[in-house]
Amino acid sequence: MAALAATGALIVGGSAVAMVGSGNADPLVPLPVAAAGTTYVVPDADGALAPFARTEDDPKGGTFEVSDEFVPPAPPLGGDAALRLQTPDGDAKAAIGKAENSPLGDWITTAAYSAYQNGAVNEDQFPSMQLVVDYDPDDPKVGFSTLTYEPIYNTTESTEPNVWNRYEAGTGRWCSTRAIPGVIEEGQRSCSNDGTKLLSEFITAQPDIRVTGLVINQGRGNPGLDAGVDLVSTPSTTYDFELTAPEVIPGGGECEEPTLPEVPELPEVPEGEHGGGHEDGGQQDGGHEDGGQDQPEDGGHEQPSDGGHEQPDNGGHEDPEPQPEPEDPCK
Ligand SMILES: [Ca+2]
Ligand SMILES: [Ca+2]
Repeated sequence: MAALAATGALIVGGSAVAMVGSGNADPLVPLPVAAAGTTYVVPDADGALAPFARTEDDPKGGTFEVSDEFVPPAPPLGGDAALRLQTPDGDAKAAIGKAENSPLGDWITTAAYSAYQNGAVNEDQFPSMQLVVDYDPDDPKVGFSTLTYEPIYNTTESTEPNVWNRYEAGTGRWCSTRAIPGVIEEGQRSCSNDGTKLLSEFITAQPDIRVTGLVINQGRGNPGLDAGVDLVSTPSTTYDFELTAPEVIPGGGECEEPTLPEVPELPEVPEGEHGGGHEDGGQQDGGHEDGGQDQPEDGGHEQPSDGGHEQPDNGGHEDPEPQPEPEDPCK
């Protein structure tokens, strides 16, 4: 229980940190709500990052991994490592995603992530957060789009390299890959012609709009970008990318990493287990949608149910098992 309590304290702390600097959000935005907890995302033997899965069958050289090589290796309260995304050239794409199933409104107060970059050709480029949405959940043929939050389109946000920036995406401005009646006109797709909107504007235009997938995306159009992402906050949890699951520190406080609690079972069962189904964030982001900043999508067809493959690791394999016995963690 001590570990659980510590986890809760950590999250509250993380959210508190996150709120600093963005408390002056849109007046329509309700008061911030702390995320429910932390889910550690630890690579398995094959490098898979359940509950996330790669979204690109052909990433063209784009790679993702968990790394501790950034300096510092993670944002405050983000442990010892982070997700690392690399896109060597403008064609490369590095992205992971997972299914979600919640009203878009739930994301206003919660959606956030920390990002770092140290090698971009264009120094103001950072990974984006994407939400796959369906504004007409009752009609499988209508309503699909991908909303993209990218720091460069939120001009008050820091794009400083070599530091961890915290992006309160939920209160920021988002682009849409497709027209959405009442809020995004055809000519405003992919951030064009003032096509960056608050989430509240999407909801006003389409009150039923739901999030069906979450994608952390880099590219295309991000040549030479070597970037980190960590502490990805959603309505249900905050994802902390780590190389190994944190251990309980008996006694606490005396050891080197006293702030890392153990999570009894990790990561939590993803929401993809229920709902989600065909609207797999990762899949849909695939070939047709693009980050929003570079080339316009090839337009055209809805892909509400590409059927395709389920996220390969989404529940299949067991989570990294709890460490047997912390062997003298203070040593
Ligand atoms: Ca981390
Ligand atoms: Ca639909």
